[in-house]
Amino acid sequence: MNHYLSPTMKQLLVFFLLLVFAVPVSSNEIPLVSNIYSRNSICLNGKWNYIIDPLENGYYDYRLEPSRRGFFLNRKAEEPSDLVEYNFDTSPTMDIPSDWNSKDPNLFFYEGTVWFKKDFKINKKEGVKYILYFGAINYESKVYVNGKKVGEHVGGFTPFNFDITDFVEDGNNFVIVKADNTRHRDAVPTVNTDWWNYGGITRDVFVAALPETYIEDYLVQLNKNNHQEIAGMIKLNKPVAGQTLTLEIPELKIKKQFSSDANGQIVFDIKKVKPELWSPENPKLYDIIISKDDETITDRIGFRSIETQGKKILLNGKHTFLRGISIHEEAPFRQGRAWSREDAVTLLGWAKELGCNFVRLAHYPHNEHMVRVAEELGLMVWSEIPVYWTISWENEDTYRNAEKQLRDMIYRDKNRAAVVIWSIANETPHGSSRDAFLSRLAAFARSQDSSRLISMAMEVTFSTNNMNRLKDNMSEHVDVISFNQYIGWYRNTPEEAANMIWRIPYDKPVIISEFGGGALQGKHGDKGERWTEEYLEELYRQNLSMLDKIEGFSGVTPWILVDFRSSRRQLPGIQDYFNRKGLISNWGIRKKAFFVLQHFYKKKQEEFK
Ligand code: GCB
Repeated sequence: MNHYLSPTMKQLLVFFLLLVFAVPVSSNEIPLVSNIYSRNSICLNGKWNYIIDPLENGYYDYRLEPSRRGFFLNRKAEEPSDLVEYNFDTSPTMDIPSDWNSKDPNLFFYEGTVWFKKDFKINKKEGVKYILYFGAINYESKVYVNGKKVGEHVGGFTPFNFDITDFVEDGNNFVIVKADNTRHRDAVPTVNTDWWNYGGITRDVFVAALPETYIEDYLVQLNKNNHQEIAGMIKLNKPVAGQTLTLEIPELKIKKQFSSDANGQIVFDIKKVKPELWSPENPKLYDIIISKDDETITDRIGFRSIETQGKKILLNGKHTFLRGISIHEEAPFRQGRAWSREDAVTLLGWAKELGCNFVRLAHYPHNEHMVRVAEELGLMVWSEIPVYWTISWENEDTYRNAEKQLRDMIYRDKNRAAVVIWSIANETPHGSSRDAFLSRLAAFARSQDSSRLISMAMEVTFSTNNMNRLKDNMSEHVDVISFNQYIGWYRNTPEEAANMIWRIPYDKPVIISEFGGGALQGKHGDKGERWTEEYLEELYRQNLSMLDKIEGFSGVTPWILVDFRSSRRQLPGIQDYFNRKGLISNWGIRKKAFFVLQHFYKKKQEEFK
């Protein structure tokens, strides 16, 4: 190993070690198997039987002796006289991944517990580890294999996995999941959000079959201070020394062998390479092969740098304007949670059509396909955790929960060149306990990743007449100042935007992380009439020309690409439980404002050529 690391290399090393050792995982959860899509695995997507359990009867059937209680046992009546009051096999099935709200009309507004069961076969072999992996379950889950509990997880948008080697048998097995999307005051997010609380097993499920000693994690990254250096680490799941690990990047003619240290890891730093850099104009990805004698992992990785200089954002050293759009993880056309590669291709294809080079994946980590497809299409990504509105700032458990979601988001996507900003919060009311909570989170994000920018969506707190000032103690903790503002919708008229003056008193780039208004696609009228496409069109025109005058204006992610379900949007005939601020309707039809933004982005693209 190189003992003469430059300061940046040392920082990187500290980052790796933090990543490796400062990982507090809940008792049965094991560190995430990186890049599940390249592992030897069986996919458990498909039909799962389910039982709706609003009264938590699955645990508390007190008439039974404790050893026979619990749906997770999957008991069957063995004698005609046996009393068993549930049966997974005769219960309905649901396609997984999905959200139950859009799959079963009885569950449209449902919040509570649903039990799921899936049978699977394993050809169990000695010396193989079986890892059960969930892309996400919203919000709380308890997982059982063959009637025994393997673990639990909290947080609706991050992946987790359990080692089930000792739970599975050769031949038939079953997994039962108790998923519960009940909202809690102290949870992350808390009880009040402007999106649908979709419940269920919402992302891909796998059982990976891995060698006893397997490659758990890796990082392959450009040195941001030297574009001719690729640095990173590879880590085994065990502290095995002397294991040969190979890293190949064929297109760059790199093939290096390393030997793991006593911690079961290697840290590398490859000099004098000249990778073509990843950018929206040239989203170049390299095939990467990481292997050892009994295992091969492939990935596609891009190399780029992202930094700020005064009020500018520099991508690969070049001043860049982020032509963005905010997106919820909401499936176009069929309504419900998006989860597949196809969903990602549709949503991000629309972002490309708008002329975007950037997307804000709001307000929680989206599924891995979204980030990977964004990377392939040349879209930079803002990725966020659901620290949204009024979190329980003084509750240490709430902090821990938020920190874990932040860590898991960074851990999963650290190899994605597309991700340029980690966002730690959205629209949080000012106060000292909020500042303490968020500054701790920002410092934590930096300890996990020093190669990307940190931001959060702030709010304008000071405005008199036409003067708008941003004053937020969190400004010193972020790299990019971002804020949401709704002139023309929640404040003032669209026309009044013309007279607005903005003062952002920080020497940092400024992104407007939200602006927008509601329009029902197909409703036409005067530009002064709410909910018409013409109103929204005017609002976009006025806002864009206002924002363009802000000093340090470095990007914008209007709210939002597509109309999305929200139970707080109740106006009959207009909203019908949809937030109508989309530039595209939930049926995929572009509203007039879409073309205003498209035009603006053409202009910006020219300006920043
Ligand atoms: C906001 C929130 C976003 C809402 C939006 C709205 O400021 O950040 O989650 O959906 O406003 O439509 O009001």
